[in-house]
Amino acid sequence: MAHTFIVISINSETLPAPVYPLALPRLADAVERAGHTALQYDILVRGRGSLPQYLKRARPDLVGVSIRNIDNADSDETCSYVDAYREIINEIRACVSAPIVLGGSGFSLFPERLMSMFDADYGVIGPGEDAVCAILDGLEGGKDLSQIPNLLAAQSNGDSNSDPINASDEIPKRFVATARHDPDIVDYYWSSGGMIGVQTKRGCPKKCSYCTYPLIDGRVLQWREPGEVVDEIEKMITDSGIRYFFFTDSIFNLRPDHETAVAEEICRRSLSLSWGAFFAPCNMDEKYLETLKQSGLKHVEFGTDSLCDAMLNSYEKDFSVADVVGTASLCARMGLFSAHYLIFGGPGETPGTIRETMANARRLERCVFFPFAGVRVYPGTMLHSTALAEGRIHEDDDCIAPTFYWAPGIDGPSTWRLVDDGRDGAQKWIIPPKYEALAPLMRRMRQRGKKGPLWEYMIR
Ligand code: B12
Ligand code: SF4
Repeated sequence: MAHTFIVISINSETLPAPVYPLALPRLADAVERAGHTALQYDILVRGRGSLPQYLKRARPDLVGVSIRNIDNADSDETCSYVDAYREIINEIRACVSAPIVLGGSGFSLFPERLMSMFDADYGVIGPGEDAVCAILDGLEGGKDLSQIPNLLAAQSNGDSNSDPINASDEIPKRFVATARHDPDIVDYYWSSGGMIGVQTKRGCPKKCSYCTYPLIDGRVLQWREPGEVVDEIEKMITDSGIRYFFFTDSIFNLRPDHETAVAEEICRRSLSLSWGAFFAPCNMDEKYLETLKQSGLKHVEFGTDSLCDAMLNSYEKDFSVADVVGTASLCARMGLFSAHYLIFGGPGETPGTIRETMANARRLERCVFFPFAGVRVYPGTMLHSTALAEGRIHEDDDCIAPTFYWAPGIDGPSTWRLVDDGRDGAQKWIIPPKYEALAPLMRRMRQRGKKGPLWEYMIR
């Protein structure tokens, strides 16, 4: 029997930019393909106030709530969204009797805790397409959902059965992901955020100590057929005039043959677009970057973390400062805009290691820096085990309230003092408290039709 599913994005964060909720079209398409009806609601686009009426009119059989962010991961201007989410979910429950299923990257980091906090019927860890279809198919009752991977059900005390998300012994494989984009939602993010996300791969096999991405997308790299990725891009260009994309992969440069094939397919179809992605600052040569550039690569966001080898080792990164300097100079020579995300305060950080990072930062050209002070601690990461072993957090602490690791003697003010002292006036350092201050300027630039990440304009 066909059912109606509504998936709601409850993310109201607009900094550093409003981010297109890519989960919505993905879940909607999977559900429609399975013979059900899917509706997408985004509270940033349609407003929170209209949601009750919308739900009453639509009379869904299942309501999905997409929880992308838990907090802003910023120790300076810490903002947790959990209380606001609870209110919205209570409002949803007050207007419909349909079961509620939770999912999303934020949810996947704290699944059991959020299931109970929000009193949800179901929760899905990781990609949700198959699980949502299984719940819909099982709504008549009598279907055994206990074999659905990574599905939590309230009745089963929050235990999920298997855990393929974290399996590391699987072989990398292809996955199929189609999307049914809602033109109103796409238009909103295209005009307010200047980019639309597309996923080409998911999962990351690397083991950086603080990182949650393998917990969300899996440790096994999975990829989409290049033609399928480019079909999605081409359709968005034709249907909505989108010209700037962000590849949302955990890191883009993990499988050069695949990345090159996506770029070549864009070129083969003569599509005119710009794009950016997260990259690791290593293992790239001129030929590879030239192919990507021809397909529209314009901006490169590096998960650099530190410019001190001791700290890169501490975070278990698989590159060195020399790799970063070489890659950054290659990008500068090739006319690509780069941003480096840095984190200060992890295990082993001292004033000396911060000074070393600042000194090495002067060696990088044509780039901006996004520094963060304090390392957000998430359950399931190696950093979490370190913080527990060092007695910085307690076993009972679920870490859902923003929790940061600080090396002894390092805190926010001391970090920012060292950053201030060490930075080169010619370089652009965008520290998180600046986001708010830059917001009006960014809005004006968007109104004037500027696309892409606006930091590009700071290094022109
Ligand atoms: C790309 C990315 C960005 C880019 C986005 C660019 C763009 N234009 O799209 C940028 C750099 C701008 C960004 C910014 C931020 N980000 Co970010 N980002 C990501 C990243 C790497 C991928 C997100 C994504 O699009 N995935 C692809 C889509 C298809 O997957 P998905 O949304 O997870 O959906 C799937 C499943 O989750 C599930 N699902 C989703 N919803 C639902 C709903 C139901 C009902 C079900 C059943 C299943 C389900 O099924 C979906 C389809 O398979 C994630 C990490 C990760 N690997 O997930 C962090 C992540 C989401 N970001 C995070 C954060 C914190 C932020 C910022 C707050 C950082 C900051 N201070 O600036 C901002 C917030 C921006 C905003 N306005 O919301 C955190 C959130 C955790 C937390 N602490 O709350 C994450 C998880 C990274 C981390 N630190 O762990 N981000
Ligand atoms: S920081 Fe990047 S490379 Fe390291 S595990 Fe996370 S996604 Fe993978």
